Amino acid sequence: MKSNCKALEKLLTAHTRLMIVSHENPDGDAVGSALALKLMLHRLGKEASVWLPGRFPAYYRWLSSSDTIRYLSEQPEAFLKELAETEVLIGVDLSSLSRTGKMAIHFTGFTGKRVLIDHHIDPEESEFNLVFSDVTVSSTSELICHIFEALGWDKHMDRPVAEALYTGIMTDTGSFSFNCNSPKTYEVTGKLIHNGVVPDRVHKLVYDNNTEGRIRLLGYALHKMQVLHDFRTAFIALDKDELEKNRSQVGDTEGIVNFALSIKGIILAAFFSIRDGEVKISFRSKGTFSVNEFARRHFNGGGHRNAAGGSFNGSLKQAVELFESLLPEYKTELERDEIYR
Ligand SMILES: [Mn+2]
Repeated sequence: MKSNCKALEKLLTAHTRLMIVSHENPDGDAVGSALALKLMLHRLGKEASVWLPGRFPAYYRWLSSSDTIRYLSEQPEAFLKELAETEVLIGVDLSSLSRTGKMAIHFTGFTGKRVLIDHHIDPEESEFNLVFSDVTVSSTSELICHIFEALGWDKHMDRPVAEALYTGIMTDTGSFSFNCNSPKTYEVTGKLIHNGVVPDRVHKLVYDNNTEGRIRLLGYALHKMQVLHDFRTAFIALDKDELEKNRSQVGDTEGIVNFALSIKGIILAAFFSIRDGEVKISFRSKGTFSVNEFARRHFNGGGHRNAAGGSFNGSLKQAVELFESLLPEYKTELERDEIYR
């Protein structure tokens, strides 16, 4: 950490054109960590831009300076122009630049320095000049808290920076219910509260900010959910028509998978939907069953042991059929954790 921080400081002293990017379908940690880094660099007299592949959910719009984030999907030419002038590219909350979706292809010819700050399993270290990787932290936002402390930048922390980081930690831990077994998570969170975060307020702004449509879509999805008790599995699949009929907005399907996992005795949950013409799947698990391995092996994805994502080349129906056909192979593993019966 120490030598990495020194190297980062050196890079940031030597260069002025900085770009921060994160993964497609940005979540609270992607938006929070990218914004916090941008704002902190600004406090230190450095300008960095934040570019995302596409829009983040509306319930993060209250975050200070979130309106300065720019999108490849909306300004492709401006993105290319800026990338051509960028000296240091910083990827946050992604294990590989391929996680930026349609942005990824533009990085192949990028000749500047590349920095990674991430907490996912198996980062593509060879893609970067400098790698901050820690799979034991709750979130990239937490990792950024540790980096700020190591660099002594935490003394410049103000409420907007703290709120962005708190949002990342809160959302990546499901409001402190998973990936948060280390006291370090609470120590940095305590400091964020000292710096002006009001947890009640942030929680309400993120979670009690649903459109009526999102809650009705959730109702529809739960009604359609299939539960396979023999395999301790529950899943939901929504096709394009169903999403459109329910006027689904960016982020509306976020978290639906957790309701399937919350059923007593269920160990594995999956949510299938269509995004940008492709089948996307969210996986969640309880205990020792690794959805990271499952998604890597069968659905071109990965993530964490208990939360992962993937995609499928084919129709929604074929994706669901493949998923169901794989379950018998995993029956022993799905039976293993007695405590969650
Ligand atoms: Mn994350």
